[in-house]
Amino acid sequence: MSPSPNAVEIAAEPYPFLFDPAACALLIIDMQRDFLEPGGFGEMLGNDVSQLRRTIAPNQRLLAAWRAAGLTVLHTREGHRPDLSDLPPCKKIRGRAAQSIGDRGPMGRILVRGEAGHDIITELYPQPGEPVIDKPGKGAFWATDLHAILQHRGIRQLVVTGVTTEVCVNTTVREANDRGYDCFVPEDCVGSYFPAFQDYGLRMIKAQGGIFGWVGHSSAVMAAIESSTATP
Ligand code: TIU
Repeated sequence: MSPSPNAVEIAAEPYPFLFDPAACALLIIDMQRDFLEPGGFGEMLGNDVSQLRRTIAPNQRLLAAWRAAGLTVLHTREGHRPDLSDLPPCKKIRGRAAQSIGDRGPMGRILVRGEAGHDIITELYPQPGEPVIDKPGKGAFWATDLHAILQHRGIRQLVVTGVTTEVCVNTTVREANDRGYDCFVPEDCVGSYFPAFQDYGLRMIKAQGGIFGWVGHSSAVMAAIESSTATP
């Protein structure tokens, strides 16, 4: 498919990304209280939530620019039905933690839909009209209607942000790649509890000529939005 006349080149690795705003959605992965807030499930497992919290401000700025331009925004949440009927038994017992998914945690039942900890942080709370994809897995395409929603809107590109870089962001980018989407990942808007995984999670996306997509910075995306929506 030929790029639209409104497409703009964005600095990226391994080479510039041809950003087509009308065909590009912002997909914010799992910015949920249980992963990001002190006292949540992530911290309870011994993780350093500050590694994820540094992504909040850049995501706020990117989301504000996206909304101001009237472009498509979607949010995802990882979690399960209250009866846990969609929770694979292996996911329930993996990790041998004292408390696991479905148990009562610091912010309600852990990763259960409708519980406080499962919801999106207030700083990035979805606005009416922005689809929220509830996903039972790490990838946002598996067992969800994400692909159908994107197809109906003519979306062919994704800017993927959120947490964590090597788990839900990487899984989603790989799923998107196999379904024919081009993915751009702004490195300042994705986070991992582990600095080494942040580094390698991004390297794995852009290696081998961009085998899964492009990696860059949110400032380049915001500049491109401004230039493509500026009235001459
Ligand atoms: N959203 C997401 O990445 N879920 C995880 O479980 N991530 C971890 O890094 N554990």
